[in-house]
Amino acid sequence: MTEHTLTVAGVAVDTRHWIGGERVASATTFPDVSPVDGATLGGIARGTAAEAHAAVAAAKAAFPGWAATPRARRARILHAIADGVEKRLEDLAIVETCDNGALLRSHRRGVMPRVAHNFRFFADWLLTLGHDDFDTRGHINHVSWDPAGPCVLITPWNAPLMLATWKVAPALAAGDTVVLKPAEWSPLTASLLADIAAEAGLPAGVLNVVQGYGSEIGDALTSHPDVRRISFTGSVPTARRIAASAAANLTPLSLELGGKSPLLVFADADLDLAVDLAVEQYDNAGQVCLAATRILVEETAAEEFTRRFTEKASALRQGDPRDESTDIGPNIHERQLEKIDGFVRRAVAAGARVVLGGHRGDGHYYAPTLLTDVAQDSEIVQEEVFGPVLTLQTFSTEDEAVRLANDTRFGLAATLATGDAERAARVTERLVAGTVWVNCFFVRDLRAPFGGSRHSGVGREGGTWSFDFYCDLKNTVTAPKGFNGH
Ligand code: TXE
Repeated sequence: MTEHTLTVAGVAVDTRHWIGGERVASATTFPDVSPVDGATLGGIARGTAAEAHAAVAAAKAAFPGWAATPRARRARILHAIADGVEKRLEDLAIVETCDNGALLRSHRRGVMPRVAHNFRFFADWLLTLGHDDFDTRGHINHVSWDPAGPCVLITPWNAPLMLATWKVAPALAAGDTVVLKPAEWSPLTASLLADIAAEAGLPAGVLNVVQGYGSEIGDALTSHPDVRRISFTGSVPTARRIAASAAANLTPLSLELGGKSPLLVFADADLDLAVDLAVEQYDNAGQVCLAATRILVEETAAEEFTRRFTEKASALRQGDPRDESTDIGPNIHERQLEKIDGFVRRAVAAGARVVLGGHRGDGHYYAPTLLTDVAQDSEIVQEEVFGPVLTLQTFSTEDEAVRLANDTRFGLAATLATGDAERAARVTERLVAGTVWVNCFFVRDLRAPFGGSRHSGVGREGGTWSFDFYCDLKNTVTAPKGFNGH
């Protein structure tokens, strides 16, 4: 144990940056607070612009070597990182839970296995990534996927390691080097990932982690001329700042932002399934960009749906996320709780009726909430709350359902509950959303594109789309003549 280490549930975590294969301390630290009980876990390196620049310099220096590393070797190292994640799965799960408050059982059984899978998937995809050839009158067009360079990856706190590795894994597979900036509210598992990657044999400087406040070091990273890609998951206002900062160098951006996704429940749906889908929206205490927070129910089914939903949601157990029997844990931070409560209070003042919850619990907990009698143009229907707050509206025709569903500035996802396959096809075609789930929710295959339209983002992640972003495509046209001896 050193002054730069904190211990969470018996797991030691280095609180410094990881730059060029070395731990680097900052002059000052910022407190990392656990949402589970409000306890301060320790002080984390409070990065400066100079440290951010040092991380980009390390990524730049490591780039030629990593880019030239044969694909098969890159893939082997990514698999070794996945092995390391699996070996330390329990450590990662408990540290993440104490840091961001999401359920330990989800981290153990869902999230951390997916983190390992992210590395395995992109390692394997890399090996199948082909080079296209086209013949133009004997001239061969050879299309290759070249590594782009140092990438800045900025990630949020709602699913810290999961969302970070969606970016880190394809970037490393592509032959790029990385500066990862995790969210200041959940900085710990990124530090453990640096240890795991080093043990797996990832060369120094290929993955760098800088800690700190986005408002203090973000610009130093996103405006840096040596950065070739910026991938960001987070809020719309921050995305705007990043886009403005990246504009100076025309750095390509991938932006995965918020949502206000609808759940459309038609009267012909299996109502129990629809209720299950609706209750699932409280997962991670509602801190999920994809969450279908606007329930739109066909008028004739609304009363029965509401009755069954209320019964089921009232039975959810809220409490310590380390407890296996807990369904809903705390929200991340006091500031986030105030934000959630502000949304609910303003909605009620504007005439919303509280069907369920509508208030804070002890500590960092917010009661699962359902509001009705909300106007389509009201703040609670239009803005992302990022807490366990759902609204319920009714519709009487399919046209009205589609109109309400599409009537926000977002377009990340939509979920549909219907027993009519033709209706499903018709409605799906008219929805503005990067992902539409029909009679299911949150099923995610890394081969498929993921991302949003409108204010939900720019670009897509997953499979080939990730490599499209992290690579520079090059077309080499070679004439059938001109070489010596021919
Ligand atoms: O997000 P920020 P916040 C939404 C959600 C939530 C709201 C605010 O509605 O209530 O955003 O959350 C880094 N340059 N989502 O304030 O600020 C920051 O350090 C570069 C949706 O926490 O977007 C962190 O690493 N980076 C969402 C990351 O941006 C900067 C997930 C995200 O923080 C920066 C999270 C700057 N100027 C919030 N300022 C989703 N889509 O899943 C901050 N950052």
